[in-house]
Amino acid sequence: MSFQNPANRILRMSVAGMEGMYAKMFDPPTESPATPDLVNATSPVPEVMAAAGYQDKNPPRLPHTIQRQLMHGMTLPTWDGQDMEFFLFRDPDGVGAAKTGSFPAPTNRVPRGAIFHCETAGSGPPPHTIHWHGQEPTPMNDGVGHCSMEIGHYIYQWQANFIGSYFYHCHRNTVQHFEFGLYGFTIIDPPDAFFASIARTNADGTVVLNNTPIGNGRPEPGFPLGRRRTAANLAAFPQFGQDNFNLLTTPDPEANNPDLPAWLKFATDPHAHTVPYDVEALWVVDDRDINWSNLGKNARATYPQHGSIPGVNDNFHGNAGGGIGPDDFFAFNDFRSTHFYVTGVPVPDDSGTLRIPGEGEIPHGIAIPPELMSGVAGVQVSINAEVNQNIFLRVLDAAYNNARITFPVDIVIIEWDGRALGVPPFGAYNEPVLVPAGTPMEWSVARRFGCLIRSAVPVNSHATVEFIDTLRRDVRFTARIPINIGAGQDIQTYAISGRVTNAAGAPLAGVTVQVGSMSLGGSPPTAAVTDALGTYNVSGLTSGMYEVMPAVMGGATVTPPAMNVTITTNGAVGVDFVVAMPVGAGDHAVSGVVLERIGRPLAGVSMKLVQVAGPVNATVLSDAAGKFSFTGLANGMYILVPTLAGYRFLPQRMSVRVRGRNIAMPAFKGRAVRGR
Ligand SMILES: [Cu+2]
Repeated sequence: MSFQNPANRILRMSVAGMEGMYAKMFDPPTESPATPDLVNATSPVPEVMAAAGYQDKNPPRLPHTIQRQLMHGMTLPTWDGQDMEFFLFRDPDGVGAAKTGSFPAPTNRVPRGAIFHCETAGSGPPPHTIHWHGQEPTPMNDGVGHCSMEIGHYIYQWQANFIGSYFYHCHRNTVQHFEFGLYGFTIIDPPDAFFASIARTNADGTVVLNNTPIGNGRPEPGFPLGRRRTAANLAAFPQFGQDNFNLLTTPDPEANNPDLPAWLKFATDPHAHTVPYDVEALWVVDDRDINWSNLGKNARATYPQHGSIPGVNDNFHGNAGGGIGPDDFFAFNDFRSTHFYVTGVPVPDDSGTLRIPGEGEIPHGIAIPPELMSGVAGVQVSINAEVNQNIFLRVLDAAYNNARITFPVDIVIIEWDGRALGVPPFGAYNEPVLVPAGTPMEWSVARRFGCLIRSAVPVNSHATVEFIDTLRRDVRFTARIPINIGAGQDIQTYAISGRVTNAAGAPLAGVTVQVGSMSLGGSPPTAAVTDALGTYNVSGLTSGMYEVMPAVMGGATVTPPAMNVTITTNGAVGVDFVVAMPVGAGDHAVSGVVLERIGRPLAGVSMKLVQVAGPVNATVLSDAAGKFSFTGLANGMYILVPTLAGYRFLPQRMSVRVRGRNIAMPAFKGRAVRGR
């Protein structure tokens, strides 16, 4: 990659009295104003996620308010083993990858009509913004750099007005911060979604869930646990079985139903002009140029070097903090993509080497962990469905270049850049579009569409996404995304394995090694306990980017503390850790097992160990055999509590006294709550 900078010195003219505007552009203040016209938030999503175990604060630290922090300088491995720089959102109230930072950011779902609040803190310099793309909030809350303000601490506020698929992203140095990963989906659901999962609200603001899956709406005839719905006008496409064409002003037909609680009644019909769907999929297509990323990873890389008169004689040859020679200018338009992603899942080249032009496929059976989907389970990346099911697919083009997408089946586009086609109040101006199988569609960055797919015959094929260089028009890479309708599920999974030893190289048995997905597509958090040889093996993982981390107690240090691992068409071996115990630390273990009532092991249970009058407060996951283990414990009294969304446990907790030896606990028994 070479770039010859023209030796021109770019002069900027100052507008008398407005010099401060330029100064702000180059070195903006980190502002923390109060939100103008702040009203009470009403979104139930944070409370529902907390009750389901997808938040580590219950109730959330601010009522009905999500948390997002923006970070830069995070490195994740590529599928071919290089280091790629990412800028990520993290949710400090989240669990697993949501807390660490995920690519793309955790999806943000909100029911229509709700007042949405997001509390955020940018760590500067440089500051960031959050732009809520497509929501049209007030200017302060729109988060467009230079037009609102760059954030320190701020509570963004807007109302979710139109059901559909949107996104949020940093709008500071957008070409860079967005491309480096500071973005995520926003989905507006029907007004009764999330509320329908609430059985009651306690005085402290926590909620108790009922059996309705998170994201479903309220009960319908024949569907006591509700269904997922989205806005559509399918009068011309009766095969999708749309059952509600009411105007948005139609009064709620259930307003007088004595069986419905108050929070499931609305001023107008919550299902007006919506269609139910059986399967939901979410594709984010993205490309990265590793050379571009390595050259421009300074988060201020597009700022020029200040001259003596900012805005007049700044030096565009050098980035702030970088060199100022004529060849030091970093050119953001010199982008030649090398790495490709679908919903955070890296697409490896079929040849196994980095090759341009190249071609590759993501595996079957990839779903999005619910903690990265506002608690909604089962949202797919690669599509697995049955014949005659309504499949609703949302697509966001986050690629710097263009994406040409071709489907093997007919699709009907029902929403475009967020807004549902043919639905009031825009019903007179547009309508859904049939796109026949094999029709290429070219999308540019930030564009979105939502489409319905339904097939009466089995389909075992894939959609193709061609990443096209916008300037040169060459196809850099073709990604294939499996679409499997009624043709059987062919899920490919892989393993991560390694060894845990002490500083002398002796094996450490009974150490829980946890694996959490750092990409939106990937497997839910899981774990394995090391055996007598110190080895662990976490299997059943779909391809994606993962953080691998041993859980140790009592002041032990782990080297490295965590490892980021990307798995594609192979697992990863040799992910090894060394654990050093401080002198005088405890060296006892508490271990046990979690079983379902029928005796099957229960994996992925979050086991929390808290020391009574002591510092230990640790959480590990049960592994595929249902086993868990805490090592490095000093003598003392501990309390052990299991949690898993959708399960109740007997006993609810156990206390254990460690006194001079390892403890094996009696089994916890988990029971699924009906309907999950
Ligand atoms: Cu940013």
